Amino acid sequence: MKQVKKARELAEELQELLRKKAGQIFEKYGIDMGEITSSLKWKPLVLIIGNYSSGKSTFINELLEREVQRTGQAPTDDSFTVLTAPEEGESEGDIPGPTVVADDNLPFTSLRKFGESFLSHFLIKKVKSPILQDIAIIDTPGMLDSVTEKDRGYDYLGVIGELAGLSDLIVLMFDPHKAGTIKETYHAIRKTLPAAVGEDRVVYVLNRIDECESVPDLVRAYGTLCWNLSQMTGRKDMPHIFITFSPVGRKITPELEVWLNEREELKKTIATAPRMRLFHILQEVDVKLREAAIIAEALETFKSNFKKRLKSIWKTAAVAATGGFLFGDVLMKLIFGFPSTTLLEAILKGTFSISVLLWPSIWALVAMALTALYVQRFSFPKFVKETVDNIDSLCKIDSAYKGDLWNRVKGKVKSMIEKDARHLLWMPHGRFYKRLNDMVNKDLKKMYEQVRTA
Ligand SMILES: Nc1nc2c(ncn2[C@@H]2O[C@H](COP(=O)(O)OP(=O)(O)OP(=O)(O)O)[C@@H](O)[C@H]2O)c(=O)[nH]1
Ligand SMILES: [Mg+2]
Repeated sequence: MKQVKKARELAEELQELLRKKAGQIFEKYGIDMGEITSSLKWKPLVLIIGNYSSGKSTFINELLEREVQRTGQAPTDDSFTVLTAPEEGESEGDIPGPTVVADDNLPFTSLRKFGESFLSHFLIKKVKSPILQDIAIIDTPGMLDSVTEKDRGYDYLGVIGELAGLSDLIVLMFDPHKAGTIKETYHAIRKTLPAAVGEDRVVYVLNRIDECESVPDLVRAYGTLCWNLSQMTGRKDMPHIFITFSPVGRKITPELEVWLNEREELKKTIATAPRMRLFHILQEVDVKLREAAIIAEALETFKSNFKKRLKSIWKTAAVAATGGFLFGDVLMKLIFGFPSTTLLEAILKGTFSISVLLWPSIWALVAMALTALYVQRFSFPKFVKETVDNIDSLCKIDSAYKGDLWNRVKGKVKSMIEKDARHLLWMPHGRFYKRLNDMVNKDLKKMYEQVRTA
């Protein structure tokens, strides 16, 4: 409970920091500051997904220390069930999906978009259990294969992805026989997790290993899973895979006994969800600030590119203005016969007076005015078009992470430039960039440190 309160306090502290230091920038860039707390205001969430009959519901019952979820050999669950404890004074019971998604105090309103046929397969179940005081656990229908997946009547992987985005821990559970379906599930969750969130939110579990007939059998199943994972994550290192089985009512042979500890470790990891929630909140803000910083960086480049272009135009203009100043009146005298004394003549004869400056000044001004008109009418619009056509030139991508961020914001940068390029030239993007970076590197770092050592 302490961690849950801490998460709420942290969210509020961050909201305040954003408002104070980045509010003006977000407003200028038209970024919706939103409420960080909106999706994170409820309990820390643990999502349990994996293939059917991999033992998800059995494991959940173990965590709850009660037989709450139905288990069985064929595909058993066809519903997404959020398990949570009743509030004080409340009794146990179910809340149907349509009521859940209509409740603004719960973080599930975004699931409304998956439609009626999903909502009839979604519910909250309030059950008394010590672990549910601090976290909520989501039991899900198991993955079938991709062909039958289409018959569910709603976008199953979409729902999984959406829930993954809300969750603080995601347990991916597979049994040795069906590790093949892991790929689709993984892609579905990866799509909605912020790029910054490494694999730290995902917990991999190879379950039901008691069914492996021999050690080589187990090694082979583990090897297959590792191979699948490395193909998907593109990581060189292998995430930890919990190798477990449900010991309840099972004969524990000496070969199995060595794995009992893994089950306990897995349960301990689940219990870290409230702490993961704190990181989750920080990561959310971190990503938001980095996205804004990259917008600032790109717009600063836009501005400085234009300044460079302008500089070379004005150099030509200065030459033209000087020419006009010195020789404009000479040309006029040759063609039209006036003024009677040109500036150069006056200087050479020593008869200089203010009046001989009139025409040279007019010529210089005309040259300047024509340049300004040229810039406004032709040069600037052309520059804007070139930039929009080659929007990637605004961002120097020096890491895959930065590339990801840029891909997410470049559409916005493009439309900002298309809509109001002139206005953007007057904003202090460089200063914004520095401020946002300072927030990431100082304020957030300090908070990460606090959470780490808490
Ligand atoms: N041998 C063995 N059987 C298990 C283990 N865990 C669960 N089971 C059994 O496997 C069957 C399926 O377990 P469930 O917990 O219902 O699996 P699930 O992942 O919730 O399945 P769905 O809800 O259909 O997706 C049940 O009969 C369980 O008793 C395990 O570690 N070893
Ligand atoms: Mg189940």
